[in-house]
Amino acid sequence: MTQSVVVQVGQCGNQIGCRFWDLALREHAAVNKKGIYDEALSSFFRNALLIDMEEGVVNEILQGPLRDVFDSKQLITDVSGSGNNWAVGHKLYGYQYREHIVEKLRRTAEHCDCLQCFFVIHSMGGGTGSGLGTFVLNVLEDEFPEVYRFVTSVYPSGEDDVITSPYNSVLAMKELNEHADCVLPIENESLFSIVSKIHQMTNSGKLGSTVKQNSLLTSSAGGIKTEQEKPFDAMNNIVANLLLNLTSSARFEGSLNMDLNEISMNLVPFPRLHYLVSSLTPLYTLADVNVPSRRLDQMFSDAFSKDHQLIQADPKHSLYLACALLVRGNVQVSDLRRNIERLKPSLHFVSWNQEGWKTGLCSVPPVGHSHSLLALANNTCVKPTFTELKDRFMKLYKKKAHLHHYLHIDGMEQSCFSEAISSLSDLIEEYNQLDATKSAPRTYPSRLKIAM
Ligand SMILES: Nc1nc2c(ncn2[C@@H]2O[C@H](COP(=O)(O)OP(=O)(O)OP(=O)(O)O)[C@@H](O)[C@H]2O)c(=O)[nH]1
Ligand SMILES: [Mg+2]
Repeated sequence: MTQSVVVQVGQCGNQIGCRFWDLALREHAAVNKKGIYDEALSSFFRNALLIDMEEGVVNEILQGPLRDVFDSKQLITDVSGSGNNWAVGHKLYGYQYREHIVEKLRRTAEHCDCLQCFFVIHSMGGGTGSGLGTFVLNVLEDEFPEVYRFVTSVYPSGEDDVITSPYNSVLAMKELNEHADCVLPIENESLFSIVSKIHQMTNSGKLGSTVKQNSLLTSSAGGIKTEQEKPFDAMNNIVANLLLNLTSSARFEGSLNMDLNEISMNLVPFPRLHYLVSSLTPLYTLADVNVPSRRLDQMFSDAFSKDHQLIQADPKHSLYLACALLVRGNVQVSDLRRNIERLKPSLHFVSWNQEGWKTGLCSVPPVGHSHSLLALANNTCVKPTFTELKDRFMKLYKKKAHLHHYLHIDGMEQSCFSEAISSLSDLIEEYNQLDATKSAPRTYPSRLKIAM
């Protein structure tokens, strides 16, 4: 079996990482009745690195129920944080901790017989995750050029409380453009609206009582976490489920499993266009089901709907370069084919890749479900997220607001800002060019009009 290493950086990265480990334990406990640490998982667990430039979140992890999972050799912390400043994370702490990071990464990699992928988890809005997280990405490329780099990046919402988040995000995006193999962008706004929707459904009288609690995409039920739910937990559980699905083929045996390298190979036709829009379905499962095949088809339909996407995007009305469907549980290849054929007419694929589908099947479903689906779309619908980010950046940058906080850090120059925004603009332009090739909406011959 191949192994992956999870590198969780900053507050958001570590909080999501912990939800992932907790739910992964729950999942393996459900499958392996003998104990929660089966072989696949314990090799995964030796393979994490927790980095934060303040101690709070990581210390809490060490004192919480996951304390037996990680040991101090897997941690890198400092005390003061990066103060929501990309330059502090990337330039200051990056150079200060480089050797330390390399040493811990090498040690972690030594535990793997076949290291296939690094999963970096971070947010784009703060200083540590965006700055040091993308510094780690550079280090990974230098030290382990042959190992894939998948990045889960949480993008700030327009109402984010970090005022400098557009700077941090744009500076980080240049690094993602250049050094990641695949990026899974997630927007907090979307996570929030999925949480609200699930909350509404489960609290709506009749339906609420029949929902399996441990099947909610937002739920920690059955995990080892015992303390009170924290503000981001429900949102982070959604991202944890995404990572569970993505890594399921590395954690469970199966003949139709999709390898991570196949995702990058098949879904990324051009090096910089490696942003994959993800959606997860179902959001929950009902306890009594009489029409399973209808439910199954609904799961596929939902994966393409706007309100299941983990960013604010509408893939159906944009252009696909490729699409992967990663299914778990009791689903047949024929179900997959049937649903692809059913959905195809409503989707636009680039002319040179009309059959750009990649499918994977892992027979072990997530806890509480009989089946689940993760759709990964390389689709131009990711563009509005980037143009909005660019607009927010330009609003501050035109006034040179807050720049002095960045420019006094060694190695940080104004050119870093201009290069970062032009990297983002170039990326947007690449998506524009693709969109321009999208054929006009299909027109059907108008009906004959009856002459009066
Ligand atoms: N989804 C989610 N978003 C989070 C979480 N924690 C923080 N954020 C978001 O992440 C951004 C702030 O980044 P943090 O991860 O807190 O910052 P950091 O990487 O620790 O960097 P510094 O604190 O500046 O050193 C904001 O957009 C927050 O809304 C979390 O647990 N889950
Ligand atoms: Mg922090």
